[in-house]
Amino acid sequence: MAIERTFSIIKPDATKRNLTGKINAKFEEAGLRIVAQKRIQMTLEQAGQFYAVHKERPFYGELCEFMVSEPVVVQVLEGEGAILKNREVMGATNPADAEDGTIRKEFALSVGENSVHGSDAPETAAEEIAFFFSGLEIVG
Ligand code: DAT
Ligand code: MG
Repeated sequence: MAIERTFSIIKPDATKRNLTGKINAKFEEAGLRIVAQKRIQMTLEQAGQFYAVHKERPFYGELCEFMVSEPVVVQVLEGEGAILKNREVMGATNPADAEDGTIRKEFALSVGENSVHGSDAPETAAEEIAFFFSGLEIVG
């Protein structure tokens, strides 16, 4: 499998509980390299645009408010099959369904406050990386 890049967010529930290092350890143990990372306060406009695909879902407003409730850490992860590998390390969206050892199983509080975001496909990974990072900020 080819070396890929994927986009990740350590969400407010996790930054608030000081879990950034523990979550990054999970990525690194899985062979994902953190090739870009910054802590930001997302704006409501950014959150709304970033999650526009979920605009019609009943949880959209709550999701956007949550994403601006505390700072987040946005990241680019790189590695063999990074997109799928990251989804495996994250675990299922609802922590109740997540496998043992996954980030969401260990750290997520609920389906909404689920500690991490990860891109779901090559096209979304490219779009999401470009939404938050310039090429110069990514050092492979
Ligand atoms: P994922 O983050 O696993 O890719 P998703 O793209 O379906 O999941 O949804 C994006 C986020 O929206 C998810 O991480 C948390 C929130 N969300 C999804 N389903 C939800 C629900 N039923 N109730 C509340 N929040 C939900
Ligand atoms: Mg998703």
